[in-house]
Amino acid sequence: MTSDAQHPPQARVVQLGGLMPFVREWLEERYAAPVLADLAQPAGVEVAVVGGGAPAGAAEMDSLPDLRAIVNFGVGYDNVDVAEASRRGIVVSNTPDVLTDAVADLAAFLVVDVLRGITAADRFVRSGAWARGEKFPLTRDVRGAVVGVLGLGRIGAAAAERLEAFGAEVHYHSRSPKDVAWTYHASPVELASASDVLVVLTPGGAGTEHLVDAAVLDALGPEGYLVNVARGSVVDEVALVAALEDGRIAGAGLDVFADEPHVPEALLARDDVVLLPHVGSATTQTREAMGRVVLDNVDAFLERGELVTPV
Ligand code: 8YV
Repeated sequence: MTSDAQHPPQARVVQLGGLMPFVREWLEERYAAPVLADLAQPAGVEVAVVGGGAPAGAAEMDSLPDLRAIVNFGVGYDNVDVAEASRRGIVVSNTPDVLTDAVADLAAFLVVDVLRGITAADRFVRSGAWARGEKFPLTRDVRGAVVGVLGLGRIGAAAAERLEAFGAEVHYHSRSPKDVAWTYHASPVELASASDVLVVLTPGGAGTEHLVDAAVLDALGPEGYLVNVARGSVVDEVALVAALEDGRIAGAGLDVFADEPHVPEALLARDDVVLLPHVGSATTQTREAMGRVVLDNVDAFLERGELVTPV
C-alpha cells in the first residue's frame, strides 16, 4: 500500500480518549492508529481503543460506521455503553487479571492505613507536632478487625486473602454466596453492620450506583471505616461527606471519586480520610501488562475477528 501525507493509509484502529502516553505510542507504532479527532476517513475503522474512563458511547459509535470492537484499557468498563454496543453487534474487551494484585494490594493498604493512621501519622510528623512533644493517638489493630468486602470478584477475593494474612476476619456480600470460607451477608446493610471496615470492590455502572448510601454508612457506624477502590459512583458521596461530618462513621480511605479528578472540598480538609488519585493499578509493571492485554485483543480481533478477554 502506498501512502503520503495527503493519502494516509486507511486506519483499522482508532484511539478514543483517556489512553496513557505509552499505550498511545504502542498503538501508533503497531497499527498507525490515529486519535478520533485526527481521523481522515472513519469508514474502515474496525477497532476503537479507549481508557482512563473516557466515554465510548453512542456518539463515538455513530462516528465510526464500521466499528466492530471496543477495546478498553482497564478492568472496569462502566465508561463503555455495552448495551448500545451489543445492539450494534460491537464486541467489547477489558483487561482483567493482570491488575488484580496491584488493586488488591492498594485495597489492603488502605484498610491498614485507615486503622493504623499511617498517612495521618506522616502528616503529624511533617506538621512538627511530634517535635513539639505532642503524642499521636493510639490506633486500632488490623488483627481481629472485621473487614467486609462488598463485591467478592477476583479483586475482592485477592484483597480478602491479603487482609486475612494481617489477621482480619473477612465477611462479604455479593449477588450470591460463593464457595468460600468467609462469612456471607445477604445485603450491603447487613454486611456494613457486621464490619469494622467496609471495602467496596464492586464494578461501577448503573447496577451499583449509590449501593453504599446513608443507610449503609449508618449501619457501618461511628467506629466504622469505608474504603473504596472500585468506582466513585458506587458510593453516595454527599451522604459520605455528611456521615463523616456528623461523626456517624469514623473515617474513609478513597482511591476513587464521583467526579474525578475533583474531590469534594469538605474531604480535603479532613484528617480522618485518606485520599488517593485513582492509583489502584498505577504501577509500571501492571500498566504495561494491561497495555499488552490491549494489544493482544486488537491483534486477535484484526487477525481472526475475536477478542481475547471479551466482557
Ligand atoms: C485505571 C481502573 O484507572 O482498571 C480499571 O478499571 O480503574 C484502573 O485500572 C484505568 O482504567 C486506566 O485507564
